[in-house]
Amino acid sequence: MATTVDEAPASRKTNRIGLTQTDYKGKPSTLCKGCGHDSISSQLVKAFFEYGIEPHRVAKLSGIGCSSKTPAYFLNRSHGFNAVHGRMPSIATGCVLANRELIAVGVSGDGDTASIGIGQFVHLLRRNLPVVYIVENNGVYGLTKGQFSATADLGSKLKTGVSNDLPAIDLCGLAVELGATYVARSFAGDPKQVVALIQGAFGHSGTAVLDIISPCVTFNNHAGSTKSYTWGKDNEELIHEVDFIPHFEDIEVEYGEGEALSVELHDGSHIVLKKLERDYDPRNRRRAMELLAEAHEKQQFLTGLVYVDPKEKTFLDLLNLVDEPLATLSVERVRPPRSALEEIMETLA
Ligand SMILES: Cc1ncc(C[n+]2csc(CCOP(=O)(O)OP(=O)(O)O)c2C)c(N)n1
Ligand code: SF4
Repeated sequence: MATTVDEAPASRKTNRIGLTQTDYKGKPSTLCKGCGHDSISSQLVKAFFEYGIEPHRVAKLSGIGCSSKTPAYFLNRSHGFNAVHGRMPSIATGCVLANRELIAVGVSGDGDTASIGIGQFVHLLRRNLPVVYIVENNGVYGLTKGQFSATADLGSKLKTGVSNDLPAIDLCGLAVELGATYVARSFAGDPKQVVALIQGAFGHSGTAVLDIISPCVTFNNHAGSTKSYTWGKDNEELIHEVDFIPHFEDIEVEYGEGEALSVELHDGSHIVLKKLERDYDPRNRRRAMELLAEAHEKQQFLTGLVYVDPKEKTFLDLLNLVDEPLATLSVERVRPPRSALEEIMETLA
């Protein structure tokens, strides 16, 4: 039976642009009840609402899979493009090149990204394309009945008892190595952290990759799986506590010396990382790689902001695009004048 993404009574509370949370919802979900992807859709609705983003400025992009269906379940007043399997990065590239004022939000699965789509994904990363790229990672191909994907952990078991004998691709490691400039790992069962990390991604200007472990309750939520709710709850270890302070709120937060690290993002918002067990600075790329390698060796499920570089140039900066969206430039401004063509012809004569 269809479930709605958020069944709480609609609140009339409005955000800074006068919209209610209901204005950010989508159609009722058709996913299995309890699927981690629905929880992430709810967190997206909350994150957009609290940030006060105008829905018509958003382009929702996806590939194929249960995860890739989810853009239908939030922001029903936004633009959307459901691409073929694993090809969302091409669509995202075209979208932000054509209209740099759109906020591109891609939602994909671990199969869509790490299996069939890996070739496209790596080029999106190395271009630092301005896109919020969410991977709803359940370790299986949910839509096609639960085969292992390329992020399934070595030794994890299917319900049938079949064991995965291939090593997992670490999407955060890949993202940091290849050039993404905001990289985070989270868990669908930790909504507060998911919202803060999504909002931080909105405030960032380059590629923001959020690898969110999102249990598939139908095919990968049993004992022996390392992508189940129980495994996630028992093993999640926070790198730090994550808070987000948007640019339009002038909140002074008092922290003791060395207690928290506040990173200013592109739009003037701050992501505040409150220290827990470890002393970790996500602005250090080499340290981020070490952290992920350590987590892999010790089989730890670390969540939080792994890496951020708010200053690196994006693909649009590198191409030196005009500030105005290409899609709205007039023909007169796009078409070279006859004299320019004649000059070119002369150089070829
Ligand atoms: C070219 C192509 N190959 C295979 C498929 C079949 N197929 C549909 S969804 C899917 C995997 C989806 O897995 P994932 O991206 O992890 O999403 P989930 O359903 O787990 O959320 C596959 C293999 C397809 N639709 N197109
Ligand atoms: S099959 Fe798995 S991933 Fe797909 S909707 Fe059901 S629980 Fe979610």
